[in-house]
Amino acid sequence: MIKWVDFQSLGDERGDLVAIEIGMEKAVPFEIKRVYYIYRTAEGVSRGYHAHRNLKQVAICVSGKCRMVLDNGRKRENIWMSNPTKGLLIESMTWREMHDFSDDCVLVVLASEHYDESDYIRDYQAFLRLATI
Ligand code: T46
Repeated sequence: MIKWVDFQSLGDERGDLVAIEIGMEKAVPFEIKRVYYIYRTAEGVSRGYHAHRNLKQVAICVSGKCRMVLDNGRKRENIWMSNPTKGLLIESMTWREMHDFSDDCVLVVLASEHYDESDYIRDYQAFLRLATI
């Protein structure tokens, strides 16, 4: 279930740089329609606790670290995110939780669709019913 998308670091002696261009279908397996970032998450706070019906995303931890839980209704996996050159592909119909954010954690998310609250499944039991049909 854990699938990484690798981004090339174009760094040199001055530091690191990763470029993500629209049309990079080889790296990001969908057309990017939205980008958002999560930062300054308060200590002890967890986020997510939902799945998306259609949305696919790639999450990249560009600073600090956090722990992502992905659950497809049959299997639940934990993954630490801390590498700015690795994006975690989150397929549709995947329950996600984010925990243990470091103070400096910045999570950049590339999304396949515009924001749509009706695409969210926020009830875990409802998610399980739909995911295991
Ligand atoms: C996801 C995980 C990884 C918007 O207005 N537009 C947006 O594009 C997004 C992403 C959020 N919002 C609003 C909706 C809420 O009022 O921002 C507020 C916080 O969003 P939410 O509580 O959904 O945040 P997280 O961190 O629980 O989840 C987010 C994404 O919503 C979700 O799609 O997969 O990050």
